[in-house]
Amino acid sequence: MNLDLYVITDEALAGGLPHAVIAKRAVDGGATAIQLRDKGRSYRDLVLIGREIHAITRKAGALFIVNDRLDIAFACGADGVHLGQGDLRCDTVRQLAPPGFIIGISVGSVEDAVDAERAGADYVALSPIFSTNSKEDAGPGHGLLLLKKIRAVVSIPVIAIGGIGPGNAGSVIGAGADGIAVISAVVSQPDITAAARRLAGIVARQKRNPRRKR
Ligand code: TZP
Ligand code: MG
Repeated sequence: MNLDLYVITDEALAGGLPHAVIAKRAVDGGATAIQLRDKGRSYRDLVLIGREIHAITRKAGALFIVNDRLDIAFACGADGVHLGQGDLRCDTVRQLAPPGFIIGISVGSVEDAVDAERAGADYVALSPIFSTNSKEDAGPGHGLLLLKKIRAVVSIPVIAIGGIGPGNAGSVIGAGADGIAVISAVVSQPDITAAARRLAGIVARQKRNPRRKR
């Protein structure tokens, strides 16, 4: 499960570009995972969009995760679902999902992260690590210290989301994250592929740094 560069699609933040176009451009630049996130579109539309993204990610060898909605994840053959603290419980998803189905959970504390691992999550996402304008209710950033604490207590992959871009991505990986999840630093850029390539390069370089926590 390669979560190095996890790009979350957002049509509004991409100036109206369709989810599937965002996904294609991002994987072309080296995104290793794509999350379909859209709180507004109909169920029917999201399944069609999800099937397009499924084909794109398969071809690129990237993972495809659906935000919030297990029904949509199943209907479009996604690799997994990403759950917030108010979404379906991880154990409920495990009961319904086929073996190997990926469950990611957003966490905002060490306790959340420990609970998520105990409940059978495949990865946790510290959310938000830095402040962001891309999610209205994201709240203040938790910072690198909480990332280090979470890294120290769970053994599943830990990623971070919120306010990450080329200027701080290296510090997030350096603090022990297995990957970075981003919206605006990729999808709002004039050249999505180039922005993804740059971030993928930063992650790869920082992972080779021998002083990195882990
Ligand atoms: N969840 C926590 S912060 C966030 C989400 C979906 C938005 C991240 O967007 P950006 O532009 O990478 O800060
Ligand atoms: Mg959610």
